[in-house]
Amino acid sequence: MDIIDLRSDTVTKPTPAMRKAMAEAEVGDDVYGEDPTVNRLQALIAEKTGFEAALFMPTGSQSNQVALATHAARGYEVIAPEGAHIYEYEIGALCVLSGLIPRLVKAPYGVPEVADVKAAIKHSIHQAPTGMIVLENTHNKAGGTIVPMARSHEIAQLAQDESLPFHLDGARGFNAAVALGLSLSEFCKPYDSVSLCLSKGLGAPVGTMLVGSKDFINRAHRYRKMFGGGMRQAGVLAAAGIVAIETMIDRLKEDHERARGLAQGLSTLPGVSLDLASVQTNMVYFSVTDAPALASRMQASGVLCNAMSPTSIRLVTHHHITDTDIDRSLKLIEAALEPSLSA
Ligand code: TLP
Repeated sequence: MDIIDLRSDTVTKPTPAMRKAMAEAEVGDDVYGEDPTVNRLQALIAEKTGFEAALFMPTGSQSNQVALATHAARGYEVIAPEGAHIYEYEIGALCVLSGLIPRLVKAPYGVPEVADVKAAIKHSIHQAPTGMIVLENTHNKAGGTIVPMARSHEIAQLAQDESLPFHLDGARGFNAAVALGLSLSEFCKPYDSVSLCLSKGLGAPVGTMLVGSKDFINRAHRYRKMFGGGMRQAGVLAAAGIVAIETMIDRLKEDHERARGLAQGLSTLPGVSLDLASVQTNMVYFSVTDAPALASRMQASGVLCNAMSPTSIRLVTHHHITDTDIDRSLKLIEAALEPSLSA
């Protein structure tokens, strides 16, 4: 049985060009800053995003956590949109590793109101002070939704007025930039630091880039080592990252089109509730009465997904998923839905 794996774009395997580049990569000890391929990758992404410097991180979670530790001191609050990955899916690391306190603000489709962010900023002697502001673009838990640039710039202005660092969890920032039709530098402009994953839609096996000013990256370097992310001959991984950036960004729009087709098909199925407005990039969330039961029936028929709550299922398109896979998934999901309808 051919498996259609829609659990995440993290399941993507390196392309033949990536494997070739990995096999041939020139390497050195990156803890000494001597890996030429890592250095080339860092220079490439810094140049493309318009930042002074970049750091190759093992994972998106570590990249975010290093950014938080670098920007904000212990005992401070981090303002983030509800559902933010740094809060929901990083196992409390911001509290455990950096002594930070999350302050979540309402964020329909992952987009907070500026007034709500402003109201969350603390100045009182009786309260933990605000240390920084974080956005997530695309916003995973909201459905892979896009934060419009105008809102990012407004929040950036607020952050500047309040002298607060502004970080973007851009794990899927490449998807957002492609969907917005923006260059990476335009997309990254509002932020003091951005974390961009290579190991999701771009298909690299490992790696996330953290970008920011030279001073920020120098300080982040220490935290990367402290958090166990000082890698040695990491050039074998960085080589795949270079290929990912050079060849895999523009094609993300195909994943977005397939997600839309999948969502449109699903929205017509009985027993499925789906907000088409939330389908803006490569994710499709839909609700059913019993998500774990449907997920296991789907799995038995060869379609892998993630049940994100008792009633919600997430499907993610990526470069291994073809138009035929979308058509087949729709048929298999329709068949898997039927038992819950008759239950
Ligand atoms: N997200 C994973 C799971 O953890 C949910 C996924 O399959 O979507 N920021 C965002 C917005 C993310 O979605 C993820 C991964 C990360 C950070 C963390 O990246 P990694 O997995 O490299 O630590």
